[in-house]
Amino acid sequence: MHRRITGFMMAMALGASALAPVAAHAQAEAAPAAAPATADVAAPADNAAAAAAPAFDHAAPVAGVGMPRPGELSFQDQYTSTGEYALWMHDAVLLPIITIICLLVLGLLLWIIVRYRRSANPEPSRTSHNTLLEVAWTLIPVLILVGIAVPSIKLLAAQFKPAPAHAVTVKVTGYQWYWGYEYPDNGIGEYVSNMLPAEEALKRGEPRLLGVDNRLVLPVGVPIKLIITGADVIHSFSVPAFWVKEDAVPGRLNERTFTIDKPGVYYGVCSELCGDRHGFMPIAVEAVTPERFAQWVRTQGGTMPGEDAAAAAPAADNAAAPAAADNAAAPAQAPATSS
Ligand SMILES: [Cu+2]
Repeated sequence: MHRRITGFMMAMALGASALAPVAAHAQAEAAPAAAPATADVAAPADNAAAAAAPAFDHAAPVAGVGMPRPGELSFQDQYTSTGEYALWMHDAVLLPIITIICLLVLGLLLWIIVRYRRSANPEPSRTSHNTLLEVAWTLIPVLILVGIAVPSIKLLAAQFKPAPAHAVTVKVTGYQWYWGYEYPDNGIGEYVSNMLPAEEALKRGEPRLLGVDNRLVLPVGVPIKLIITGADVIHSFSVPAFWVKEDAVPGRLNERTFTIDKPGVYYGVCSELCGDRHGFMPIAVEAVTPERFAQWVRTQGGTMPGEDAAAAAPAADNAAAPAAADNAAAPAQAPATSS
């Protein structure tokens, strides 16, 4: 009896805790409404920055590059060395091995079903052990696995290799339901990246559900260090063309290092089910030459490492207003989602 009561109380407690997220969720409903409002407020400030600070022309996306293609079955083309290596491992190592094993097992099955069916083989063999066969079917799979482990461990090590000192560091924060990007070494405070509404995406030539208002701008040919975290629930930062997918976990800093080969616009989506608008928080990365990256940093009121802050001061002054507006916008949004 006692045990039954305890069970009942536990069920009640579980029920209550299950209700709590629902209540929090209802409050968070206000967030999508807040997000476009912030974008509207930020827009005039951006225009002011364009007039005052040197202008930065954003690149247009190229169809089929850094985004899924219609009817595509395999991976996207890769634009980082780890991505190229991983794709090679998939295409040249894993896929042939999987195909051969599947065909071998299927062939053996069919042969046994036909050759040893009851009518063709009424008196089954009573053989139960064969040392040579047993050693072979243990050893061959072991050798196959060891063969796969060598490139696999190499890939794993390459993906999590610590970044060199001159890497460009960006702190990526996943929010319900948008992304925040901050460049601590360049003095660029966090700005928010929201999905463009369908009509706006069409107007700007951006792919639907993938275009954003503020892209993550990164230089090519320079190691990039992403520090990835979550502000509310677990999200996942993923850009398939870079072979990057890393969980954004609240209270934890995950790190990924990669170098982008080619300038372009590359898209991704949040890849961890994170709530209502999980499917509407895309990632857009604009990879530019290091010179253009430095130019972009200046338009954001930031500086390049080693650059004299005083020398960049006039530009920084002009750009200070939009930067401040962006920073003010972010905290205004955050309480709406988290409270
Ligand atoms: Cu998410």
